[in-house]
Amino acid sequence: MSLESQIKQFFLERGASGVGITHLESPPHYLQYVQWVEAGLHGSMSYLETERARALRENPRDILPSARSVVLVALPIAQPKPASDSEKSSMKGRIASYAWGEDYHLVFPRLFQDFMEWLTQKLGSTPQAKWYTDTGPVLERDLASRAGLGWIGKNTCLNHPRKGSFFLLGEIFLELDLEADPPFSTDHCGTCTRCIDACPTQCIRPDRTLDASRCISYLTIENKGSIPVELREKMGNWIFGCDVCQQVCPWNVRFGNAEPYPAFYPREGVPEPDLAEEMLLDPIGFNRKFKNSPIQRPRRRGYLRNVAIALGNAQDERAIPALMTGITEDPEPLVRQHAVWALGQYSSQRVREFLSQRLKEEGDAVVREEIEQVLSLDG
Ligand code: B12
Ligand code: SF4
Ligand code: SF4
Repeated sequence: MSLESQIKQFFLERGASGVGITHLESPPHYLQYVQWVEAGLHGSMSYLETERARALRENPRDILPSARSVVLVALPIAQPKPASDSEKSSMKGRIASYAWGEDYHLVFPRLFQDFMEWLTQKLGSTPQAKWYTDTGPVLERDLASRAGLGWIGKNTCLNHPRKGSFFLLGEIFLELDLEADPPFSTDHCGTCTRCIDACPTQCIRPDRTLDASRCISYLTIENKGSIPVELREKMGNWIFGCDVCQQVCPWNVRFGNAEPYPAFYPREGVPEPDLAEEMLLDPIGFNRKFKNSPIQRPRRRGYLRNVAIALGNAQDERAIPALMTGITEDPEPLVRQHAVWALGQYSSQRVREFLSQRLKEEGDAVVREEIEQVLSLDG
């Protein structure tokens, strides 16, 4: 068996859903990425626009000068229920399925370390190598498509006709001169526009890029500050990431039962958490619940900001006590601010009186402004 086949077998036997090899020429859609950044569609993710990010994305060779090939690995994640089912229980939040288990930034490096031990034994020496998942200056979808792992759909996700798009990517640059796989050359989107039609914020552009600054995934994870008022309602009950444009994709609907990689099995209570309980998570409770989880990324204050919005969108009276507690007791102004907006979605005399009282006691200017906004709209 060729070394290429043995390498693929190594990853497939351990639960990968796809493995492909590509060379180190510039990725085919590098220019689209540059245009995307120059149009400011990346929001506040400034790490995507630096000179270094551009240079290395254009020339993957410079990531590891001795590298001759890159191996792309796809690890499957859990397949969430169709959107309509989980929307029914309004006091439950929704979390993107990639975050139901262990953080993939911990999972991929472990797998690549095991791989390097295996490779060293096989070759009798350790080739130079460098691996990334997500955070490296690499156009991962583009390289993975060139390595034969799928096509880039209109929702911008890497999609495979037999495996769908619910997988994550990691890659290892290697000093070895491996034979590259043929690129994935067919487009299976056809005339379908389901993802574009279903996107709650209408942020999918016709050219296979997103206006990331409006994407719920960006708003709930990457955006550190307050969420634009006009987008809050559109977030529905998504409190971390968003899977809508993948859930509606026929290629995922068709392959709904794929097994996730073991580390990505859902933890108890994570897929559909009770919003009222989440709102009351203190820092210790948050860190305990989300140890080694991607949900640590927006930190407690970003997560509870999202939970507050979902409680406002729930339109369920049971949200009111949890929001009032958040507004009175939460130490983070960002959380109190969004809880005020959320409470403002429940218009009643009791809410007005509560907020008028809070206006007298609240010390933070931004929170006070949010209260004034709600009272003026309600008055
Ligand atoms: C920034 C980022 C985001 C941003 C912006 C996403 C975006 N679509 O631009 C935000 C925060 C919104 C985001 C959201 C999500 N992300 Co993200 N994200 C990234 C990151 C770090 C960089 C992506 C990037 O450079 N975007 C800029 C655009 C221009 O590049 P691109 O996304 O690679 O898209 C390519 C296509 O648009 C293509 N292209 C452009 N025009 C055309 C035209 C044609 C005809 C074709 C064929 C292609 C094409 O060229 C681009 C460049 O290669 C990558 C990891 C990485 N280092 O690559 C993960 C990554 C893309 N994300 C990933 C995931 C899982 C998600 C979410 C599903 C998470 C969630 N459930 O909430 C959502 C999906 C949203 C979506 N529809 O894309 C996975 C994708 C796995 C997959 N199967 O595709 C990646 C690869 C991380 C990983 N290591 O697994 N993400
Ligand atoms: S992740 Fe959600 S908000 Fe972002 S593009 Fe997909 S459907 Fe739209
Ligand atoms: S929903 Fe349709 S248009 Fe969107 S990625 Fe899937 S097949 Fe392509």
